[in-house]
Amino acid sequence: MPTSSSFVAIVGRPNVGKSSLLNAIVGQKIAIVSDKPQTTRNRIMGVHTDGDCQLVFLDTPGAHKAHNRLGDFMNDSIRDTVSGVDVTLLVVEPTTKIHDQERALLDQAKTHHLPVVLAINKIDTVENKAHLL
Ligand SMILES: Nc1nc2c(ncn2[C@@H]2O[C@H](COP(=O)(O)OP(=O)(O)OP(=O)(O)O)[C@@H](O)[C@H]2O)c(=O)[nH]1
Ligand SMILES: [Mg+2]
Repeated sequence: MPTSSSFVAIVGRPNVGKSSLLNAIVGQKIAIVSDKPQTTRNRIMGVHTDGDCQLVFLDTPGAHKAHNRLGDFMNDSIRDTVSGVDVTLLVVEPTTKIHDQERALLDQAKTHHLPVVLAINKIDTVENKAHLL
């Protein structure tokens, strides 16, 4: 039986690959993945157990500028999730730009004194891996 467990929120802009990462970690397709942004509309949980350590990953909708009540609901669900976890996993694409939504996610993590782990996804799209640094 695991003796320790931590909750990890997977956050980031729409379409960066948050659900793909959750599926890869859990080893099963539990979250819908598509090339359409804003595929994930609610929270999806996946558990990864390694020896006596258990990590509970919470997939979240993509953080975006809301234009309707569904968008507000999705952004609210990100805020709710972040307020209840131990760690934030910020997934980004390998670009040089830091988007407003990413800054807002970092601010939320700071508000709750959470450690943030940066996951740079889609590195297969970068030919020269040295550029990732
Ligand atoms: N090239 C490439 N594509 C990827 C990678 N990971 C995910 N994708 C693709 O990116 C698209 C979005 O993936 P999702 O996992 O649905 O992204 P998401 O962040 O959960 O999206 P939302 O739920 O809409 O916020 C899909 O077409 C995936 O196949 C990767 O490492 N490399
Ligand atoms: Mg998703």
